[in-house]
Amino acid sequence: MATCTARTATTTDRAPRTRLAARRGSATLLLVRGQLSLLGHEEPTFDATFARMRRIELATGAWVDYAQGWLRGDASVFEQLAESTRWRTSEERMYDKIVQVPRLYAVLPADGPGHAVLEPMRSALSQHYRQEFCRVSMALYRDGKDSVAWHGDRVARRMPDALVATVSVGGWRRFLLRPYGGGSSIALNLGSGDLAVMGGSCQRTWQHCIPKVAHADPRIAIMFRPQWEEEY
Ligand SMILES: O=C(O)CCC(=O)C(=O)O
Repeated sequence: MATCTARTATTTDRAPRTRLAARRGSATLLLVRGQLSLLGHEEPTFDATFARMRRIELATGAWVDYAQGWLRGDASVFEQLAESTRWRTSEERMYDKIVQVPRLYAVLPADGPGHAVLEPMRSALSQHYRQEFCRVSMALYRDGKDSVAWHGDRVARRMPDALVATVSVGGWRRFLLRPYGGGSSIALNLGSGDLAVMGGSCQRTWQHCIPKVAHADPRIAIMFRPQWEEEY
């Protein structure tokens, strides 16, 4: 079993966020503070029993587990991650071109302290799925122009089965899944605090994306992945 490097932060709830402004084209974030809103700023907790998790069976051995509102106190998690992370741009190959991915990205612990709730979440997910979720990364969608195109995870799409768990904090976004090679898509509206876990053959036989939308509040996807073997 791979050794985990996820790091436990010791910081507590911080001042409330009212608006996140992100300068497009650079990794600079500016948090504008204002009116106090207590909503969502309670101490973060999550449902370690996974009691409200529902499985959506997809064709060809793929599935998605979905738990709405799995993480409570999500506003302070968003705020702390947005503020304390060294967000960076990333590039990917699209056919014969290298293009900038329209969102910011970070890997923990290299790019920031994370949040104290991440390690217990990681550990609960590992216990529940009986697989060590060693790698924690995050994607920041600054607004509706940020997105991620249809894909299956690069290494996992060569594996028979793979798990990818994502906890969303911040604004709502549509998360679409479609069979690899075409077919009608299914949509999940991922809200702040929701947990979605792709499993089975999902990375190999299905593709997923976060499409662009006209308006969206900033959203952070906190992604937990096992250490996938080099052989794939
Ligand atoms: O933002 C999400 O929920 C999905 C992100 C994703 O699919 C990825 O980074 O591979």
